[in-house]
Amino acid sequence: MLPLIAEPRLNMKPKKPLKQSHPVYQQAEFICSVPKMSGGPLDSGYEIAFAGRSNAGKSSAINRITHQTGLARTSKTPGRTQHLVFFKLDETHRLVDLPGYGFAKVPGHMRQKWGQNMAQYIENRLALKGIILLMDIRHAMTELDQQMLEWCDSLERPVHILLTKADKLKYGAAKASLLKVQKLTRHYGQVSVQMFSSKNGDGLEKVWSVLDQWNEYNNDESSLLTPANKS
Ligand SMILES: Nc1nc2c(ncn2[C@@H]2O[C@H](COP(=O)(O)OP(=O)(O)OP(=O)(O)O)[C@@H](O)[C@H]2O)c(=O)[nH]1
Ligand SMILES: [Mg+2]
Repeated sequence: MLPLIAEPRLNMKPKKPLKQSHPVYQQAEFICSVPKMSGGPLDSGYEIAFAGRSNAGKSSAINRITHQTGLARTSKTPGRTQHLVFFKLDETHRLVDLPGYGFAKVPGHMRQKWGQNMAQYIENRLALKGIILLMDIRHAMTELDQQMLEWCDSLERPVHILLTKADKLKYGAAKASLLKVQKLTRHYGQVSVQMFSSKNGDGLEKVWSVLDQWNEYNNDESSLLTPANKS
């Protein structure tokens, strides 16, 4: 019998070490947590908002992207983020953690209020350059997610979908979910999709590059700390 020695996988490239942090996002600081847009920072400069169902992993993604464990509050209990939470990257750029939608345990009137406050922000915020829409890769594209996409499309808001918790699925199942969501979103002009894991950092470089683009930061490493077009 042949000895059971694993053959080296010749078609596999050695993995290049992944960057864990990005000079712009790691300097993020909490600004304020407010129930309504009107209580937040002045509506100028660049803002990127994180939206999605309760518990999809919005706050965890912000922490991973900024390489800070406790910047945004996370919780196993859905409905943790109930306000619009603003984080500053520099004088003109911010990230925003939005309350999750679709959390059944929140009383109807509160859900309506969060929804209204979030809707008002997404509809009217001039500084909003794009929405990172998070979906648990195991339950991607629920009815509410589809409504959210339709609505962002009607407002011509660019959306980048993060299929989160990719670490919870085997690669084949995760890839199948990615393909399904890509197919379902193909007809939208400004929607892109990727897998992501806040737990192990998979997909970080891709999401940074989308954020850099929306923030109009130069891709040149040496100028990562300065916005490319200060207008
Ligand atoms: N394994 C794994 N768990 C994750 C990941 N992202 C988030 N979680 C877990 O999912 C739960 C919810 O994460 P949050 O980041 O608080 O989710 P959220 O979307 O901000 O939730 P709300 O604020 O309630 O809307 C927490 O227990 C996280 O630890 C991930 O990529 N992998
Ligand atoms: Mg949250």
